[in-house]
Amino acid sequence: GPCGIGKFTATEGSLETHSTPDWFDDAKYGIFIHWGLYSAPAYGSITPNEEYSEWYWQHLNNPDDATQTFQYHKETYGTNFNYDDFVANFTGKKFDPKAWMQLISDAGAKYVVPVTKHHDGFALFNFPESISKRSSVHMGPKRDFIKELLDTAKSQFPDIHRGTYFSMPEWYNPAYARYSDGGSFQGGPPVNPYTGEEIPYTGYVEVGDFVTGIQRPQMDVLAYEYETEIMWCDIGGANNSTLMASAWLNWARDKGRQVTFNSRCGIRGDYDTPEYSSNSGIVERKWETCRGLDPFSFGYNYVTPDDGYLTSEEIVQTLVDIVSKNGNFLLDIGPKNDGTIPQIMETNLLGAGKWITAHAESIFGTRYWTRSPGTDNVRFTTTPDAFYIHLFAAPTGAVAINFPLPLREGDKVTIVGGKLAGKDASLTKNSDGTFTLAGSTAIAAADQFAWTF
Ligand code: FUL
Repeated sequence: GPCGIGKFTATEGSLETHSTPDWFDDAKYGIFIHWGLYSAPAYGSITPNEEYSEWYWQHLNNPDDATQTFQYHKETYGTNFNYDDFVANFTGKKFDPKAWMQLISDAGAKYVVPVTKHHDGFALFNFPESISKRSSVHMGPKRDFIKELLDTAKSQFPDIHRGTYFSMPEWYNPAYARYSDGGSFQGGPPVNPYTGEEIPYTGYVEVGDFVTGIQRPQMDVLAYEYETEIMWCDIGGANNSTLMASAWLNWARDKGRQVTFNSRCGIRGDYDTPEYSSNSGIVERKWETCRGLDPFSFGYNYVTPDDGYLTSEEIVQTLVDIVSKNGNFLLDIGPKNDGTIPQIMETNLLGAGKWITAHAESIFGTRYWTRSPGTDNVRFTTTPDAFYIHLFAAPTGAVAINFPLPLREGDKVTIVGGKLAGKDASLTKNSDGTFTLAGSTAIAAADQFAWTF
């Protein structure tokens, strides 16, 4: 259905009448992709505050928390090697958009959100050179990786929705200096951290105001030319978002398209974005947890050992937990510099994908059960004609479910997926209103990450 009423005006009040479209509430599971210049060093120190590898440049320059990265860079690249010199390393030689999209599809995900420009300001999409040349299109590999990916998605994976991550500020853009937040987002020009010397901000074009000269035009390109369905802003700060979003939402309406924007565009947005965390209970305003497969980085961090990544089982259980509370799960992969996806990420995504595909009816298009998400090892999801019970531990016999479920004794209960898909289980109502789900050793033997009835 429509996700807002009437024409939007450039006020926060008007924009707050917009909400996430049904397709977003149905889609549940997206894949986030952090790939950019930071994928060249692919390093984040496992010390507090330096784990996000996509923050490499900031860690390198921030004397308060950058000791490890500062040392590492000196030893690995030398003191004359500036961050922008990674442009030469960032070739994307093995970038294969079809392979990325196939993996995302096999992972069971329903939307994709690639980073189009992170805080380093180096974009992977195209815009007029008159506003900036700081992009893989205008320098380095001279390729529009975002267009290649989104076009592949659109033509060959039409069931997968297409979003775009966009950093509102840029750490070292000279034009951002007047909007400095006094913290990480100070604006430029950048300096060499070893010598203190000012260094060029590669590809910079003098356009006057950062917001109206660079940020807004780039967002408009993503909205109207790349036709993004999710404007996944980051950081907020100085912005033109009431104007940008109202014009865009009206345009989308006129085209019969349903689009959404998150809570980080500097205005409230359609949904909240907890990061590396989830809500402990149901939250009625739509939300989406984002995190990496990496224990604490979105960009690829070569330091992370294989057994540090989220396992297939953890992916499945995190997804089910989030969905039971009205959330979506945006799970991030960090491709390597050459464009290949680390094997361990692929393996774990595919393992989860098998379960997700086999249990799709209990995830996609469901809604949370208004009474409770469940607790401990039990979670619930619903559709108008089904009620799903997910168990995170293998049932070795009868399972007591200590909730008054919206079910009657005698209701048909079947196992959703796995080796025993379609087999009946039995539910008995106890005198206190709770239920007992009669499992069996056969159920327990099924190879599962969660047992769904
Ligand atoms: C954060 C960023 O600073 C991280 O690097 C990452 O992009 C995450 C999704 O959002 O605010």
